[in-house]
Amino acid sequence: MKRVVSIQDISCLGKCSLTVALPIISAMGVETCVVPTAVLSTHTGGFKGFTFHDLTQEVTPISDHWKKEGITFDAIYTGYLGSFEQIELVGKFFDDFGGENTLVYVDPAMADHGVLYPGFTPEFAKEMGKLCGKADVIVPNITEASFMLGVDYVGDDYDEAYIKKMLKDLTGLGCKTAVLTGISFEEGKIGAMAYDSVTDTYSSYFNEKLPIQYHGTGDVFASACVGALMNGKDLTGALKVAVDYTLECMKETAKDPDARWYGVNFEAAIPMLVHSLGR
Ligand code: PXL
Repeated sequence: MKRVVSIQDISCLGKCSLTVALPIISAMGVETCVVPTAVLSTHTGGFKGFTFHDLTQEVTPISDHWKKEGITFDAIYTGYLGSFEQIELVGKFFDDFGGENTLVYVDPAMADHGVLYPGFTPEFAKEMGKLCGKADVIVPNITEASFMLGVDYVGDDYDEAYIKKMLKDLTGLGCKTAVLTGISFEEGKIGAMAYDSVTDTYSSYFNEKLPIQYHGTGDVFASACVGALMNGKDLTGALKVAVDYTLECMKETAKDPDARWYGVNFEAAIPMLVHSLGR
């Protein structure tokens, strides 16, 4: 059985970060350990007055204990991180637990639709870019990629050549493979495109684009993609699993009259996800 550790916050309500990564990766048959970097009452994407309790001080004691126990991981998956110090500690965690047999997978979750999430600065995005440089695979959206590369956000005004260059530039940060999420080259289609700098090859996968957007789809995509990689899928296969599952979650959300605005109905789509692995 593969073992992943996910390092990000736990938003107690709101369907993102650890409350998405844990159930999704576990449902894919992969042990999922966690390092919660902060506890929030909700995510920051639309709620007012959320609580925030920083857990930075816990990261080193947790990893020291695991080192003593001789624990190893097949993947380290990081998401939303709340401070420069956390980025630094996560970099140390990569040094301690990374290696040839460990996939270092970074989702620089910090921005969307051209803007940084509350509390983040362009300097923080640059620092996140350095953490991405230590990864095997990164999965930013175009907004996050633009901030990390220090280029203007172009909105929907891009073509394939632009995305290919952006992907190559992202691997220039130091990671082996860059994936860009939320890419659309034709009306009614959306998906992900990747560049593997080791083999100098691009891959992509697209499916239906719904005329609606939901919070939390980036975390759903990132979790399903790393889970698929742990199930032995190659990168293109993992993109397919993750894009199809994200779409299914959105469809489930759209048809649910009780669906909340703050996240997708990823639970209802879990049987489809497991099925898509051929399990
Ligand atoms: O979905 C990414 C995410 C994770 N954690 C927190 C967030 C967000 C996005 O808004 O606010 C706390």
